[in-house]
Amino acid sequence: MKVVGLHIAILVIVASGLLCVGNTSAQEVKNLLVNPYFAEKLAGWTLEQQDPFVKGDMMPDSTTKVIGEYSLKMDIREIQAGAETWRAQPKQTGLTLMAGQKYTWSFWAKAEAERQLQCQVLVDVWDWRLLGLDEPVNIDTEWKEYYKTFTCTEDYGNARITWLCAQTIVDFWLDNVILYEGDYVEGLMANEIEMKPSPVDQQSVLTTTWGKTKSGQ
Ligand SMILES: [Ca+2]
Ligand SMILES: [Ca+2]
Repeated sequence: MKVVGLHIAILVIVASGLLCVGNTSAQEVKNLLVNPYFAEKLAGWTLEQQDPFVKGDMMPDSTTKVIGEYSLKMDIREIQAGAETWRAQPKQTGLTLMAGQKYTWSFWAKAEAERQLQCQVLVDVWDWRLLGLDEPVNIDTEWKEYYKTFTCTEDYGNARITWLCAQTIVDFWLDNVILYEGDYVEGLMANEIEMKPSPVDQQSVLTTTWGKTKSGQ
């Protein structure tokens, strides 16, 4: 009987091991973004916007969201005729991406009315060259998940993900934003997955430790 019990135990272990093989699971996904569901309001997110081409603001909004207390609301009040779509863009910068690596960028969005956003991944300084993604999404008045998978075209330590949004004054909301290595994984919630510390975070930890050592703390 003991031997039978052992065999069953081994079978269970092998079977559960087999179940884990194959698609990436939510537990394996590491989010490359900070403050991905706006728990800390707008920390880590900035609005690039050129006045007078566009007048608007981004703000945390507690009245509508997917997870946590807030979403990010982009309130666009005015767009000058002929303004390019890039004249307004909520973005996160300082991302380290690797050449040849496949990434998936997923997010939830809704808008006051149907509208388009242009998703881009690019370098955060002049000449703002693209790093493998420049595609539109059409969003509507219901919260829905959207995602883009792309392969990064070069090693770069200060990349930006951004939604170009000066197409129209229609306001929109974003939440649950996740950037991770590999193919799309269904049903990811940013509050349930691990965050990958960025090199910037590691650097600031080192600097802080060194500062404390130096001052004898
Ligand atoms: Ca949220
Ligand atoms: Ca508006």
